[in-house]
Amino acid sequence: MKNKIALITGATSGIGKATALTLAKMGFDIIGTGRRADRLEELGRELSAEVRFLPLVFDVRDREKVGKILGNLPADWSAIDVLINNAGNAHGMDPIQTGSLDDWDAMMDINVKGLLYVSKAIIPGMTERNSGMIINIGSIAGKEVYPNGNVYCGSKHAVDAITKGMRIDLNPFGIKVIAIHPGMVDTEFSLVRFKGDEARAESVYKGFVPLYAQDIADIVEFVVNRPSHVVLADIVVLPTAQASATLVKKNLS
Ligand code: NDP
Ligand code: 8X3
Repeated sequence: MKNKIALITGATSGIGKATALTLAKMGFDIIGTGRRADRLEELGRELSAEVRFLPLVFDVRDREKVGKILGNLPADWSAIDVLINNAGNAHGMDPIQTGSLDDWDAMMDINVKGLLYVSKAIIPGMTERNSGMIINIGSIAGKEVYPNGNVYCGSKHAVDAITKGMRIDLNPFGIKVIAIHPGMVDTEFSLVRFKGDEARAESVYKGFVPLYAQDIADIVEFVVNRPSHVVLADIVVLPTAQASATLVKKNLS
């Protein structure tokens, strides 16, 4: 994959970081984005010196900044081959009657609108070149709805629908559009969802073997390595212990 460019949003932790490291090992030059500049610097130090790295610090909610930064990439970074829309999180886990408007705004603005802002900036280059691949990170929460998951599930159902729409509209251009929908992955996800409550976040992954960020990065590697006539359009990946969004075989003693 020499001289190919992958842009990964949310490359500062979890799935995005593992994916950036994996794609770099495959030879991709990497554009990594996120709000935490220090984490992007750290990622840069971990990446192989054989690939180029462009860290971009922005909040995907900031429509103008997203357009300005991604619409003015340096010439030798502008032809993105693979876009991975990964930035996102759950914020809170409350019943609909007591949920927080700020949490709802955050989830819709980041998981849905942020994905759209980034895609809007990158897709025209792909349609011009009649090539490219977009991988949207959805969730089992985009396939099922679970108690207190209401708005997060809504945001990921939107990602599922938008992915299908992208696949249809971009079909004439030969652009591959893929959704990966993971079940429970042990990242900083629950720490964010529970607003820094470490004990509560850790308890989510107790008593079973969850997925790890690298498991998702391995799937990205496989997806990206398919021949040009093959697209893995829609992938649901769960830990073996997980049968549905709510059913997890736990061994808690
Ligand atoms: P992490 O919390 O570890 O990573 C989230 C990433 O998203 C970080 O790099 C963060 O960067 C970035 N991000 C969050 N908000 C913003 C924002 N406003 N602007 C820019 N970047 C942002 O969680 P995961 O790796 O688990 O999550 C990655 C994706 O996977 C998300 O879309 C999530 O919904 C999805 N997912 C996660 C699952 C899980 O169980 N962990 C399961 C299914 C799907 P920074 O904070 O530096 O801005
Ligand atoms: C994250 C997985 O089950 O917490 O998308 O919603 S779950």
